[in-house]
Amino acid sequence: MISESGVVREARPMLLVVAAAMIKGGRVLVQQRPEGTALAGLWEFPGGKIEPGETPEAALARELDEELGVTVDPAALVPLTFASAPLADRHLVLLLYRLDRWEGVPEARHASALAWADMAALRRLPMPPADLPFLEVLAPLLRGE
Ligand code: 523
Repeated sequence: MISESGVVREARPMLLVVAAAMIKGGRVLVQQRPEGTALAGLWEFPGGKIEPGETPEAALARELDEELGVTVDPAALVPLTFASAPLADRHLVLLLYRLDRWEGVPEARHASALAWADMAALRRLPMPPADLPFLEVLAPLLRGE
């Protein structure tokens, strides 16, 4: 935490998480976090924590396989932007990648639901604080499809 004087008083360990904007036909895939997890009920871009020794791209390909059952070439992940938000005991840094090609049909293996959202639908969904700033970055990408 940084006080008004700018002095760091309390360090929260950084939690590095990767997420994907999987785009198809002007829509992006979002998933609803299940009951019993942090931020339950909110709609997020799929992804998860980077494990020690993993590159961010390898972590995201692994998470998309685990969570959605799709196969992703890590080289197809295009870095877009990042956002950060305080959690209870960590400081979340969330890296967003764009993805236009994958193998398989996404299925909700961890989430309670999946949705392909256009920009209007995306703006109506309740999302975790770290995902919200991504909407403005995605707006021109979804319009351009
Ligand atoms: N977020 C978040 N937005 C977002 C993701 C993928 C994750 O705000 N798009 C947050 C939610 C958690 C933290 O990042 O506070 C870790 O995400 P989580 O729990 O989905 O990571 P996993 O999948 O690695 O977690 P495990 O189920 O524990 O493996």
